[in-house]
Amino acid sequence: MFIWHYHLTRFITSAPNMHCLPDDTGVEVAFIGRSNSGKSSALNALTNQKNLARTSKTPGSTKFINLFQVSEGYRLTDLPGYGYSKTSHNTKVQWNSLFVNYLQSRQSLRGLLILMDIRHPLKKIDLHMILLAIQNNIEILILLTKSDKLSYSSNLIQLNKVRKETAVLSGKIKIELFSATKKIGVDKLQQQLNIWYQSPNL
Ligand SMILES: Nc1nc2c(ncn2[C@@H]2O[C@H](COP(=O)(O)OP(=O)(O)OP(=O)(O)O)[C@@H](O)[C@H]2O)c(=O)[nH]1
Ligand SMILES: [Mg+2]
Repeated sequence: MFIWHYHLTRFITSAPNMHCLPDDTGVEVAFIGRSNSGKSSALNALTNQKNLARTSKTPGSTKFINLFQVSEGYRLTDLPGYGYSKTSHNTKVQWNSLFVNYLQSRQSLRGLLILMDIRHPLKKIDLHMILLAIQNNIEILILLTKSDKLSYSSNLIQLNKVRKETAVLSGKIKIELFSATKKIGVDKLQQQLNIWYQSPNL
């Protein structure tokens, strides 16, 4: 079995749109989620690198599709966050069409990591993204981020709530607690990536 060394992940390129993405071969897994949900921080925690992906307190800091490679042909993408209230209507429409386009046409997209702040999970826009992924037969791992902000019991309550609300959907969805600061769930994230990387889309 091939072993992936996530700490060796390196930045490949920043793509302003779908046309600028690298060749659609190999296996790709994308981080998506509302602005400020912790996508870039999760990528840094996964790879054990402080500044691989740029993090920020200001929502909307990731503007382009940033691509990273774990090893040749095995990529991770950090997509711009959605749902930031101050973003103009036009930009929101553009982002939505970028996501839809990406989900529908990216052949190498094997799985989607949907990140949600554990204190505010399953907003309407998250459900919209989940349903889009299901429609396109893309497997999902939901990471409930910033779990260091809540107590053990509150985390479990939130986890069960999200489990229950997503159980009624027909897709292949897993859910895990995550914290980039406390490194909670990083092992589960690596396990899921290993599974996806070992079984590319045919
Ligand atoms: N306490 C805590 N804070 C976190 C965690 N993950 C991220 N943050 C903080 O949340 C803020 C947003 O994190 P980012 O990783 O930049 O979020 P993002 O989803 O990439 O944001 P955009 O690129 O704007 O969409 C930063 O201030 C992070 O330090 C976590 O696990 N625990
Ligand atoms: Mg980001």
